[in-house]
Amino acid sequence: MAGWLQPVMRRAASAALGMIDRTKGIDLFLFYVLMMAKLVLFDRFVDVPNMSMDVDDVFVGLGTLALVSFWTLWLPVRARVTVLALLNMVLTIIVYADLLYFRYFQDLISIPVLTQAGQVGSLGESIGSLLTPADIWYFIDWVCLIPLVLYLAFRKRKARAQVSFVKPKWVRRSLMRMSLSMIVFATGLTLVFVPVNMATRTWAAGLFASNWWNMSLYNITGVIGFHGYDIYRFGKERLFMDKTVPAEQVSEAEQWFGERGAVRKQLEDDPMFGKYKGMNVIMVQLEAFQNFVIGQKINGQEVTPNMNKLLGESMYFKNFYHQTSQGRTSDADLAANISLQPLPTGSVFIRYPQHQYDSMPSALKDNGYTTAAYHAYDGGFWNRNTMYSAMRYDAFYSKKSFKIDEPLGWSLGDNSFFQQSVDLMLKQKQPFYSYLIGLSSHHPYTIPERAQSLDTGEFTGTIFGDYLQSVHYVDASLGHLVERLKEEGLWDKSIFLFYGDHDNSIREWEPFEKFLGKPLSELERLNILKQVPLFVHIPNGDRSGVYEQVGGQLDLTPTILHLLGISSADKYMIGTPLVTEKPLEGKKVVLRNGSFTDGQVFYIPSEDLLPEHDKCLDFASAAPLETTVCQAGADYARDELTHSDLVIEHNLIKHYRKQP
Ligand code: GP9
Ligand code: MN
Repeated sequence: MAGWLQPVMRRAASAALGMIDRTKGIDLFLFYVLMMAKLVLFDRFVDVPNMSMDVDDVFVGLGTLALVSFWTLWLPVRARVTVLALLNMVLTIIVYADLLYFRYFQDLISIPVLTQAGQVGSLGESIGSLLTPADIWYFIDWVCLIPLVLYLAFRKRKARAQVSFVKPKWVRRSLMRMSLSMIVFATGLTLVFVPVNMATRTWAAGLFASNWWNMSLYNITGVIGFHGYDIYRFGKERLFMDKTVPAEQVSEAEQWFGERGAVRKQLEDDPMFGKYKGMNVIMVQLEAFQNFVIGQKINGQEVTPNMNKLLGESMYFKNFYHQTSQGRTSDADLAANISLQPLPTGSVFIRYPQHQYDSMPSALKDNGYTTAAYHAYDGGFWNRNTMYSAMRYDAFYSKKSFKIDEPLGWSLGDNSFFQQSVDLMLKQKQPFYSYLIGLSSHHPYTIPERAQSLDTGEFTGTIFGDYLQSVHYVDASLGHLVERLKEEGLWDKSIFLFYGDHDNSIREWEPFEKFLGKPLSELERLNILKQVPLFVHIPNGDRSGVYEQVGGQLDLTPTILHLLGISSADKYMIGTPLVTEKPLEGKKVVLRNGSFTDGQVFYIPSEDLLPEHDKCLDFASAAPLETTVCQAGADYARDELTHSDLVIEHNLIKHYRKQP
């Protein structure tokens, strides 16, 4: 530093301190102004559509600043100014780190992310490209703050008269500081609590229980509030984890999973086990794609002509169920790739990404496969960046890996998405596992006119009509994908399968009944809601046909591992293979609400939890049966859900593997 600068800076800092000392509390005021400006700047930079900062968010921002700083009022002026300056620097670093992380991952840094070294590491490599000149605004105040802190740290203390504890002035000053800090604290709490409470009572109901994206939380809590909540969430789940599992429950769950493994072990004698060893695996998850559209026509036009055509060369499982809960797409992903039940609240991807799981990509990687996930949306959504690196995917191609040359709905149209995914797939070392997640048939299902080619007749202009239209578009995209896989010579070198992730959230039954041309019974409605199509193509179109046997998303990983001859007997998975010489006897599909079906009966537990209100229906005729007929299955369903929850929430797979 130039010699002349030192005294100038010292004098400036001393003048600033003098001013702060005289105009009580202006330091705190300045802290709020500077930090608030940085929070606004953050919001402008991330610029998430429909999420820009409004007055409420400014209040929440100020409130969180008050909550992190109120205690500084207990300190004497000199210490307070130093601490506030340091607090400014620490918060600036956090907010700026979030900004860089967002630019790369479209997400905020959370504690589970920090425990995933790989993820932060991949940011390190491209950090240069994430900086912009305007970022300087975050640090402009440091030009004054750094000299101020240095000056305060090294300034010689003036000798002070000894403080006497009976001195009324000292007592008065302490009381003043305490009450002032309490006022700031209470104001902060109100500024945060009132808008957050209002939001969660209205449009953001359930957000904290089932949050789907950290940015959605940010939209309500602001960036500082988000980190506060993240620490609370992490602490709560960690503390809960270590304290409350009785040892016998831990071993019961282990034994239960052992029995599931033994069922799969027995099936290793099945001729299909290992028949397709070394083949690539291409698995496609389609958004909100329900089963009831397959084979249907509207005004003489097929809704899913390409899928209908595939019936001739693939296996079609017509009684296949989605097993999702509040975690929607991420639950389907968990079920399909990890073979565990979703939790009753929230998404496992968000709540427990740091826990250990046995996943399909991980098992395939151990067997020499290259593994990649493809999804043309923000990588932070459903915490996929973090979860996919924990699941050991070699690569995750999110929105930034795709050219948005066919804008549709939330992002890129499935047609271009599938084609660009194949381009990327062709660069993978074989054998590979490619997991593709489509998005075009996402609620509210409106797609641009250029993509509409179905005459939806009387449903035109309704959400049901839009749904059919988007499903028709996705069917065409899938048809092109199959053609392309054939052209590229991948079709007969791969196990290709696709299924729907969950229902379409349309709760009006009238259009369904009109479309299907009949009134629907309770069981028919349930099946429409819960069934998604599953198509599996194995090389040469082996075993093609329509299968009645029941199955669910949890069976997908065991099915694929079975065909590839990879044992899943020692894996903590629930499902069983569906593609076997003979269907597994007594097979049950358990849904998150405790329902189950085995293809003979359908059990529906009562919402009021009174066993006398439970329903046990005949699967074929929907006729009510004695509830005792379903009793054993209902107990089984409860066990499956309880053990699955226990393993997920308490990270038991890690625990079991650690045991001698
Ligand atoms: C976005 C997609 C949509 O990435 O997964 O999720 P959903 O709203 O269906 O859970
Ligand atoms: Mn979905």
